[in-house]
Amino acid sequence: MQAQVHNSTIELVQGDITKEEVDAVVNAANSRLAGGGGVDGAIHRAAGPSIMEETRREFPDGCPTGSAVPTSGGNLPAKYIFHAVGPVWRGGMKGEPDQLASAYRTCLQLATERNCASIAFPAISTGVYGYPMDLAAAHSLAAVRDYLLDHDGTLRVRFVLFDAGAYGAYSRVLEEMIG
Ligand code: AR6
Repeated sequence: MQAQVHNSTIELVQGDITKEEVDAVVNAANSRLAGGGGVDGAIHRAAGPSIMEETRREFPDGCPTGSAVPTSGGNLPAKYIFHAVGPVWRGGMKGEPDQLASAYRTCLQLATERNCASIAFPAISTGVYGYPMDLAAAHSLAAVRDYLLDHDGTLRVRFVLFDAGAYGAYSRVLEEMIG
């Protein structure tokens, strides 16, 4: 499913983000950039050990929640990996929506600065970090839409959803947004 926003597009697909042929792949990392399971584990396995060496060298202090830092793409088809740190869900009243939106926005800014034509996002925070999928879909799609409405560039933004439940939640929100 896809939607046009200003000069850009938002695309939803179900699949494995490590296979994406885009300029930038976004990782759902932790603030120590220490690696882990989920999409973080899959991206580091596919990209190779040079990426962990790069994050340790370039970002020894890690990355705050709600932000993101760039590395090269290693063995991925992508040129860059943006390691984004989403919030841990604590009920929704501790700034989680703003932190999630800010993580997405920072990645889009990194993509714009690097003249990326395409970027692929996972559903940040919806695994180990416990963000409810329907709320994550609403908050992340709104953040991306708002960024694209504010910027003139042309960007292909892909949400790569791992399973049918995630794909369903994101498509319901996107349909409502464009309908
Ligand atoms: N492609 C696309 N999406 C994926 C893939 C994949 N290959 N694998 C998992 N997902 P999570 P978080 C989905 O837990 O909640 C790590 O240990 C998954 O189904 O990876 O932000 C980090 O090191 C879910 O919908 O990230 C952090 O410590 C989504 O990706 C912590 O987990 C995010 O799930 C971050 O937690």
